[in-house]
Amino acid sequence: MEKAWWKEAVVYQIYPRSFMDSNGDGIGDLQGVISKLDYLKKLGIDVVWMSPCYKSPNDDNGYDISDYRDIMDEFGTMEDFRALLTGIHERGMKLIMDLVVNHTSDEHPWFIESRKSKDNPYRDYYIWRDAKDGKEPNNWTSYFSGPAWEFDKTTEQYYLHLFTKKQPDLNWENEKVRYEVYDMMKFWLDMGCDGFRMDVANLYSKVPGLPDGEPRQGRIGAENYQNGPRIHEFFHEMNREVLSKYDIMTVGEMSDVSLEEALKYAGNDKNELNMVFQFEHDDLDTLDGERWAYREVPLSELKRVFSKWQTAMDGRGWNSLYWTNHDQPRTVSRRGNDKEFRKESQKMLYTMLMTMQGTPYIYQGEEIAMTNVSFDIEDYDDVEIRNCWRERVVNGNADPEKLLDGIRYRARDNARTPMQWDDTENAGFTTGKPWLKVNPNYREINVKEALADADSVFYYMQRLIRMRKENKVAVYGDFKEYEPENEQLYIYERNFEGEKLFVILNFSGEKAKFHIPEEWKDQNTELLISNYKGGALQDREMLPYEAAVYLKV
Ligand code: ISL
Ligand code: CA
Repeated sequence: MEKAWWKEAVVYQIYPRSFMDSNGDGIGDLQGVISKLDYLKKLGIDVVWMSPCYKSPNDDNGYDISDYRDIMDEFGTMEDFRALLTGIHERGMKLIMDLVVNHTSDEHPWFIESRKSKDNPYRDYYIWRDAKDGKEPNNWTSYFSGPAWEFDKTTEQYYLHLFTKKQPDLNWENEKVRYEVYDMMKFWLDMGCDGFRMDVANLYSKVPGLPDGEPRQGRIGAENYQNGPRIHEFFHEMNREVLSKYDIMTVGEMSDVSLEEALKYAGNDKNELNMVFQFEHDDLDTLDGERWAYREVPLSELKRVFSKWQTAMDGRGWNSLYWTNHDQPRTVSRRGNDKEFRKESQKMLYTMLMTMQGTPYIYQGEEIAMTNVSFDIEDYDDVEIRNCWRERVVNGNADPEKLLDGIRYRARDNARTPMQWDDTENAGFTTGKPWLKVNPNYREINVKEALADADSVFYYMQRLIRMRKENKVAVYGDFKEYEPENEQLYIYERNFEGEKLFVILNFSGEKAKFHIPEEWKDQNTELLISNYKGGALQDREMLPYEAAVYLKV
């Protein structure tokens, strides 16, 4: 197994809009992040991933970029950014940027030019087509409701937008576009940034001719742009032109990526990316492909997904490990118990993440086990929700109660409520009016409380990170599972260069009987970490959400 710093790193994702507001306008900003760098260092993380902080009209909170080489007005200036980068480096940490290049904002100068005329030099930077039978050029739908095409009066053609109509898709078939992107990447890397998280990285290449698609998971057209025909060629080119020239880390965000496909993007010696974010475990709780319908997932199903990726990637590629991000609900609400076992279950869940092979990602607020919110519909800000509500309830006949229930379960805004720093008004996030409501539970759940409690999730997370650093088997070890059909316990061992770890995780709120496997019966072991008092490795009853990690000595 080849070692690498990005394999051993623990990443912390910041959603800048919701992290810390330094000037009272209710919006998080770069000076806010700078003021919390010592806090991140204390947690023990190695890499900060910043969700987009580039200039943007914020139709999709920065995932619609109007200038790739400048900072969003609300977040600060380029000078602030340089100070942030320096502050991170001074503390021995690294910074990776969000690279959003499947699309730009419609306010990007390229698009402003592109829409002016059919013979504009930038016309071919985007994907323009004539109407078909007086309608959209094909039947593809957008991720955020409605058709994936918008008619533009000036030239009487449609442009493609897989996301909102303010996020026109770039035309990756055009070599000029690709080299503009590569130049821009070098701009940030030459400044000292340490890599990229690449937004919807498997959508750049569209099937030529843009044929009609089949309905799949609530959308139409995906088979014509997910892992498209030229995608690996594009990543090879990007790797050759940019990535291979720097000592950086890269992770491609890829919804609907199979294991086989992931191995092409992130396989050893494939010369594309270091790793991908796959969504298989995230998709398990959707019902019949309907995003807002959900179901209970039996533990055996969840384990099957994780175990499959652990086993198949071993020695062939590298995994990313995450429970949530700015697009997913809060971990403890979705997979643990956000009431009586909030702390115990969150600790258990992150014990899993920190004892698997791959690079773990912690999303802001997870270290204090922040929870989902239950807003009224008008309090949601996300364009995904606003569009969907308009389409289905205002202009359609969907049952509002039912849709709201689904939204409360899965809304991206669950993860985007302001970071809860203390128990003062607005959780210490801002002195003004926060852009999105603070979760009302901030008086109990906040950083100040966590730092004052030796038994907090924060300090447990800190210990987990340290444990991972001190035991390379946690990073590089291979994976062997016991009792895959057990619906309460996840039990596995890891092996690396003579070191052995044994992990028991109780995913249930009830006690669970653990039977020690034959192979481990007469071994000397030491308890490395547990969210309870723990006990020797032997047949015993595991407590609700108990986690225990043993090292063979
Ligand atoms: O949220 C999702 C599923 O949980 C996805 O549909 C998500 O929209 C998709 O994974 C793409 O996400 C990324 O690109 C979007 C942006 O809105 C998301 O915030 C970003 O992470 C468009 O840039
Ligand atoms: Ca601010």
